[in-house]
Amino acid sequence: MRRLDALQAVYPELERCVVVTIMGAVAAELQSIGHRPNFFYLQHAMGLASSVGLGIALGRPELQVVVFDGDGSLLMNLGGLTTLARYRPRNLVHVVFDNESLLSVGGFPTATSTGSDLAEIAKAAGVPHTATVRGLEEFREAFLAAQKRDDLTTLVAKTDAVGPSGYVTDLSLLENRYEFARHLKQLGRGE
Ligand SMILES: Cc1ncc(C[n+]2csc(CCOP(=O)(O)OP(=O)(O)O)c2C)c(N)n1
Repeated sequence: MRRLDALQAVYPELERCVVVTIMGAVAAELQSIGHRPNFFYLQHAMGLASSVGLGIALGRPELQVVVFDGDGSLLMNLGGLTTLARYRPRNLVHVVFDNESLLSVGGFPTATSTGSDLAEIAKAAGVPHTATVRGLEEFREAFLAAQKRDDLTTLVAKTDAVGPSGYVTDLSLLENRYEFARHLKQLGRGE
């Protein structure tokens, strides 16, 4: 499964969510499908996308939060899983695109390439719903089910280690940061 196809398969569902992604390939691919003001692409702070998502989910329980994480990013901050599980936000779907590689910085293999199982790690951390999916339809179904579940899910999607040729887009970090924050405020006013 290509991650771009996986993103495309759930893109319509993202309109009514708040979305936080890691930097690099995931952010560039989501933007290539179409940027929306409810999308925040966390730059630099590798491993903290789920933590940012957790903060939003806890602070704004009326919103549905989707985090698009990566295997390398998650492995850099495994404690993020225990914190997620501890606070168990019911309005957060945590998707980990596991391409077994640090694709955005050259494709070095990560520990999932030698058997580390992120869904099992999430389960052991206490995340109540976890799964690993490999096919596109399986991913879409699992994502939709997670959105309907009203409980915390970590969904590990095994994807090919392929991405866009470049990761720089014309949306700067600051522009995204202010637009996203304004959008969250507007949502609070029922707009
Ligand atoms: C603390 C820190 N270390 C290293 C980097 C450089 N870096 C940016 S993206 C990336 C790889 C991310 O890997 P993964 O989460 O698996 O996503 P992929 O690139 O495979 O989509 C790295 C190492 C960083 N941004 N921050």
